[in-house]
Amino acid sequence: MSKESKAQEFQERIDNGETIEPKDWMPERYQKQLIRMMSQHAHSEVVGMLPEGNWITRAPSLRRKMILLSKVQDEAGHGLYLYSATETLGASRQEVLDDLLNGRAKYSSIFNYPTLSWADVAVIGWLVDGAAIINQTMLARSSYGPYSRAMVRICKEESFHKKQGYEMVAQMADGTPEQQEMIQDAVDRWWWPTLMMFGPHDEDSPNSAELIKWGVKSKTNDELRQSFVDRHVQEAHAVGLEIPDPDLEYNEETEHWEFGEIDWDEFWNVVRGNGPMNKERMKTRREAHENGKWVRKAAEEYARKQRLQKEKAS
Ligand code: FAQ
Repeated sequence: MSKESKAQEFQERIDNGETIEPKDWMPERYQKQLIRMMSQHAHSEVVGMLPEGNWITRAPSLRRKMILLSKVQDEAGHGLYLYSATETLGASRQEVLDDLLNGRAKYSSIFNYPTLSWADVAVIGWLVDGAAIINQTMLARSSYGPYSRAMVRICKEESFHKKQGYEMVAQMADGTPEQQEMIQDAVDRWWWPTLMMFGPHDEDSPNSAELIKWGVKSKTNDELRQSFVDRHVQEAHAVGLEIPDPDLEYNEETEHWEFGEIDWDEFWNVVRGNGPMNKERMKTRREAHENGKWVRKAAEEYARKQRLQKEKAS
């Protein structure tokens, strides 16, 4: 069968809603796009442990500490499922990790902002996990089997993350004047960076059209961002919090909240490595990788010994 016929058959499978599995034929470009997106996603989960991890030792109660520990561990797990899913496309873990550590790979812009107070932990759970769920519920229906299956489980865990975040946000918004001020300040600092998580406007998004054609994404960056705004503005107002956007206005006709323009210079600056915490985040990841060398070495040695024993026994 010619490459063109294979590509046509592949597109028909996608259009019929079939799932593509690792051993199936796929266009090279589909494979490359998935490796790019899934490895960036895995890196985001792992780097995403750092802003909240920063507060584990300073959690205000044992209950909050247990929840936060569990949440941060979940993010590590998400990174591992996603690295494994990326391996099914032929990209080795070593390769994709090297790309991250050498600064060649991207990860989500949101994790390059500092967590200045405990209220940031609440707001990350509510807004950042809230944004992740909206994006990832769509990806749970993506055409690539290992990615969509990983997303189903990840979304369940992210739902718990969002609930614990919103519960804390609501408590602080109903708390002392100092707590109310802290939580509003955190919302003011995280709102716009969270809107940036969805990526550039559709007309400036070079990858969207191809990803939609191949059923990896089924909604555009702007469509997902609008769903996020519609849901989270209501949730903010329900607990008496303000959204830091003077242009925010409900449109009765479209039944959507209209919002102001994102500062795209800030977004691209962060993506290019010049955000407030980019250097710090990469330094921490490189140190963690270096400090974990002996663990990887021990695991390799253990696997080698197991192999030898099996060979002897057979
Ligand atoms: N940050 O053409 P598009 C989480 C890049 S996980 C940095 O629109 P696409 C869980 C983009 O890569 C959060 N770079 O790209 C958690 C591309 O560059 P490239 C991560 C960004 O792929 C919660 C260029 O701009 N989620 O939060 C960003 O169609 C709490 C042009 O963009 C995922 O990764 C950005 N925000 O759409 C963990 C989900 N946006 O590669 C801890 C999977 C865009 O061509 C605590 N990924 N860029 O050089 C996706 O859904 C998509 O890849 C998008 C971007 C929506 C991120």
